[in-house]
Order: sequence, then structure tokens, then C-alpha cells
Amino acid sequence: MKRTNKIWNPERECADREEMRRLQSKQLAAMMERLYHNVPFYRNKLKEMGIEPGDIRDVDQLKALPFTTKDDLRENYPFGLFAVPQTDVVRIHASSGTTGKPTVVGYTPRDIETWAEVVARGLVMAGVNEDDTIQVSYGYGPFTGGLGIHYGAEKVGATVIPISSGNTRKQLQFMTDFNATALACTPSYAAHLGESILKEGIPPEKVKLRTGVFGAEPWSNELRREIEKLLHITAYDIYGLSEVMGPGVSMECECQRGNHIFEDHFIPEVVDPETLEVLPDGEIGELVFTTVTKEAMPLLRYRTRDLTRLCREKCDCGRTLTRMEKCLGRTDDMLIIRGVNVFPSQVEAVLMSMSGTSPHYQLVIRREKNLDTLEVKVEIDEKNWSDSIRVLEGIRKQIEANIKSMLGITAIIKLVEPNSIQRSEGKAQRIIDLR
Ligand code: DLL
Repeated sequence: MKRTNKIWNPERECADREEMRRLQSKQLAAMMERLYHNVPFYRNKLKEMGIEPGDIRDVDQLKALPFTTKDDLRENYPFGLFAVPQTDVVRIHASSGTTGKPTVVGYTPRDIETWAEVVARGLVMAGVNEDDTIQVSYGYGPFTGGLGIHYGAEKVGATVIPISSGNTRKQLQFMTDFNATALACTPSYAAHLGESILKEGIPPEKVKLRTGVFGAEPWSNELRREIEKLLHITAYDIYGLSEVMGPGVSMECECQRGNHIFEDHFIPEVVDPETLEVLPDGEIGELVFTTVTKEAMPLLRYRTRDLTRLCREKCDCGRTLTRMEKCLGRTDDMLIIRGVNVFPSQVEAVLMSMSGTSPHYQLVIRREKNLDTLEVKVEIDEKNWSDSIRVLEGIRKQIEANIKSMLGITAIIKLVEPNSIQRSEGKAQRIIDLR
């Protein structure tokens, strides 16, 4: 008998909305007590605002509560926001960040259990079960990707290959020799693995993959189709951030119409990033999470800087969990090119909708005479690279025209030869900002 069903935890994942609200309200009230009594940072904030923990009884009251930002985490480095004594913390993760101190997060045994539960739910959405062998090619270490997926996969009962990121040759060897049926890594690395299979001439029947869970960086639906074609799989989006838990905050189901947020643990809101007002469902804004069940480091209204919109309608898969649209990008990655706002994922969507280009590109931003300019470096696939200059010039002009018509910006297009843009084994570096 199969231990895994199509829905891992139907009671929670298909709960009636009113029932979910009641649960969230109860969890929020309990969280407020813990924050007030155990975390001086929150106690001071709440006192300043004249809020007593007992005042908060309903999830609707969230909007009256203070936000938490990445700077708050940095200022309380390393353990200032922990709500439990060190003896109760069994794991620490940290995200490096590009500047300053890393952000540190802690987990109690129950937090680890919750994390495995939500990742298990996510893997089941992607069709993973105990008959699968999953190659976990996210980095193992302070980054939450590797160990996060690992525990969820073991909970599902799948066979885990904890290969971590990097060493593409070995990845391909393990994938084929151990008959991996599922792959977990960043979408950019998945595309690279797919191309490497072709380049190495590995016969398609030796690759048994049928599903993949990809995330940790923004990626377009067009790149999804490219990965699905390269690897002959269905590619699912998994979203998360270390501050909130790690991978498994939300996950895409078979309908592939937005990621279901595991809102019995992470309550979502979308706010206007300028005014911080809560936006109605369907409007794009900054995603904010309140981690109502976390013990070691619960966060109140954590501003993710990720831009998306929410949909609370029941999904065709049967789940009632609120969905978030595929992330458009991060507020800090938004480029303003001569007044037009652009996200790298939008440029990617244009590139991937054309033939002749590869999924490897970089955006170079410069400032010339006080104006920002955007150069798009695009790798051309092997077949087209050997073509005549006239053909290449045609492709270049077509990219330029498509970017202009779809995004409304003029970009300088530079075609580069196959394999000249550095491959990333984790999160791809898409933006080179020379300003
Ligand atoms: O990237 C956790 C993770 C690991 C998620 C593996 C999915 C798979 P951080 O390193 O803290 O944690 O980075 C979090 O990455 O705020 C988003 O900006 C971005 N991100 C994560 N998943 C997605 C996704 C992990 N599916 C930051 N789509 C988040 C778009 C994503 N962006």
C-alpha cells in the first residue's frame, strides 16, 4: 500500500477557509505571548505601540502589528531574536547575503519537524513518493536548500541522494547510475544539467528523471518549459527563505497556477512596499510572512522584499491553501531603465520565448550621463553560433525588438558564444551592476 497520497495532509491543505482562519487566530494569539515574554526586541516594540499580547485574538488584527525587516535581524546578530534558550536550539542556518553580516536562523526539534512536514507536502505536490529516488543538488551547509529538501524527502520515504551542489560530471554519473527520478536544485543549474546531458552524449533512456523541484531564485514560465524540454520532466516551483524556514514555505501543485502557501504555519500578507498598507488580493506588492508556529525564531510580519500577488480561491487540485503567483522578483532587483521598471525575470521570459537563445544571460547596468543603460548579454546556442553574421545580426535585432515591444525599454543586445557565461551551481548571478 502506498504511504503517500496525492495530498499529504488533506486536513490542513484542504481546510475550509473559516476553519483555517480560526486556526491562524489561535496560533497568532499564542505566538504573541511567546514574543512578548521571550524576545525583548518584540516586547519593546509592542510596548511602544501600547499593545499587550492579550489584545491580539484574531488574524485580522495582524495589520496593526509591527513589521520585521532584514536589518532587524542584522542588528540583533546572531541570536538576539531567538525566543528559546540555546539548549532548545538543535540547528542553525545562515544566509550569506552579499553585504554585511549573515542572517542567522535557529530551529528547535519541533521546528525541524514542521519544516520536514511542509517540504514533504511540497514534494508530494510534485508527485514524489516512496518509490522515487531524489537527487538533492541544492547546497548542503548553512544554506537551507540541501538539508531542507533532504528532511522532507526522507519523510515522504523517497531515497535521497545528498550530492549537494557542484561537480556536474559526478551529478550526471549519480543521476544515471542510481536511477534518480526526481531532481531538486536551482532552475539555472537544472538548465545547465540538461545541457550537459546533451553535451556528454548521454543516451536519453539512461536518464530516468520525471519530476523536479526548482527554486531559490526567480525563474520564468518560459525557462520552466525549456527545463522540461531539456530534462523530459515536469518542473515545479518551490519557494522559501531562510528567515521564515527555508524551502517549503510555498509550493506549486499539478495545476501549476501559483504556489500554495502553507499558511497553517506561515501567514501571508501582501503590502504596498512604499506605504506598507495591506493590499487587496490580486494586487502585486511585497510579500510578508508571520511564522505563527515557529519556536526558535518566530517572526512577526517579516518583509521578504519578494513581489507577488495572492489568490485565495480554491484550486482545481482540491487544496484551499492561499496561492502566491510566481515571484516577479525582489524589490532590490528591480531595474529602472529610463523610467521603466523591469525585473530580470521579464527579460528572461522574452529571451526564452525565442528560438536560438540559451537559458544563460546576464544583465549589465551602467550609468552614462546620468541615465541608466541596460546591456543584455545572451548566449546563443551552438547551432546558431556557427551561422553567418547575417543570421546572428537577425537574431540580435529580433531580441532587441521583442524586448522593446514587450517591456517598453531599449536594451543593448550583445550575443556571446556558447558556454561563455559562467554557470552557477546555486543561485545564478544575473545582474552585473556597474553603476
Ligand atoms: O533560497 C530557500 C530555498 C532553497 C527556496 C531551495 C527554494 C529552494 P534564501 O537563501 O534565504 O533561501 O533566499 C530567499 O530567494 O526571498 C526569494 O527572493 C528567492 N527565492 C526563493 N525561492 C524562490 C522561487 C532560499 N521559487 C530568497 N522563486 C527569497 C523566486 C525565490 N524567488
